[in-house]
Amino acid sequence: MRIIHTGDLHLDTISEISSGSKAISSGSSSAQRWRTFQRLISYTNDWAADLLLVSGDLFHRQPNLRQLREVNGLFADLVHTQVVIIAGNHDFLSPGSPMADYPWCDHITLLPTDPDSRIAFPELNTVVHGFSYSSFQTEKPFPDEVSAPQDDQYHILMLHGGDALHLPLNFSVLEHSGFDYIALGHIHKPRIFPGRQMAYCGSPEPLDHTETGNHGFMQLDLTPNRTQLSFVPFSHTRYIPLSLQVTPEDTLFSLRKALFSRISKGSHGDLYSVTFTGTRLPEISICSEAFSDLPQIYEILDDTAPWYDFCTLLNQHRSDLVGQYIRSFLPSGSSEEELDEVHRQALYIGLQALLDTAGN
Ligand SMILES: [Mn+2]
Repeated sequence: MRIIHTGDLHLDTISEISSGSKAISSGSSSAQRWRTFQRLISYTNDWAADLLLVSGDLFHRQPNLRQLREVNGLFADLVHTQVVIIAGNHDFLSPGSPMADYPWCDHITLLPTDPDSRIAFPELNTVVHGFSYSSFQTEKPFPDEVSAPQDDQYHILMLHGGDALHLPLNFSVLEHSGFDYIALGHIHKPRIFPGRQMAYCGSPEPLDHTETGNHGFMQLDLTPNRTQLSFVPFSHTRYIPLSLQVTPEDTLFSLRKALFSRISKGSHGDLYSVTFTGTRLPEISICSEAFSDLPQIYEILDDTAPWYDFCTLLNQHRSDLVGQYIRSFLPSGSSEEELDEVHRQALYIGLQALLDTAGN
């Protein structure tokens, strides 16, 4: 049996689907999330999955009828696949909400809020267990004693949560609860548990720049003898932290060249937070403006220290204020490495001010 496990799609307003706008600092745009959802439906068809599991937060907030119609319409493209959805804390089911009463296509099941909810698929010899949220928070932990029925069917459990305010989960108990697979949602970073029978699928697109690394979904092939579970990277956008080492030999343009060569190896949806480390010539200023024409960079962080040749400076400024200033921080024989951060910064800033005044 072939299963695609997704969740945390956080689909939101659809007004900007065709605008192609990209809000870098606020994460993947709503339009991008809808487009990725559509790609996921195509992938599910191409792979001929038997089941598509959506482990909560399909929507970012309570969906309106238009959003429900769009999602139902995209699911309707599935030719071979049964869909099971649970509502998460973001799209929880409240009585009378459009999602609770929506007339989904026949092959779509939204599991209700009753903790014992399940849907059986006799043709797949499978029962899917799970339940929807009925409020934004569920502090009551998931009960330790829940276990899979002992029969010859596959039993799959869908849960949304795992932190203190959203259905606290005891993962080690869950791993031994006898389910053939536990499809978790809520945490946006994908995670496969050691026994490979339980996973957080993660969100298919990062929701903001803190959600770095690969995003995608889980793909599962369940047979009586073995379970094959793999993570499929699928997002259009990836936030990547990148660190670049600077030396006193570098110029601003050598840094631009080095950075360009690193990012040109990635895909065009990759967005970088670049941290420069090491030492630079004092006159080089590493600021975002110097790289603002490189569209894949959303953040420049300067963690470099200016490099001064203190030996030469002390020789040149034996008897003036510059020499006196350096010696007050670095008595003979000591190096700036021995200074604490505040004194080191005071040395660099004061020294540069004195050199600028002296016309050096
Ligand atoms: Mn959630």
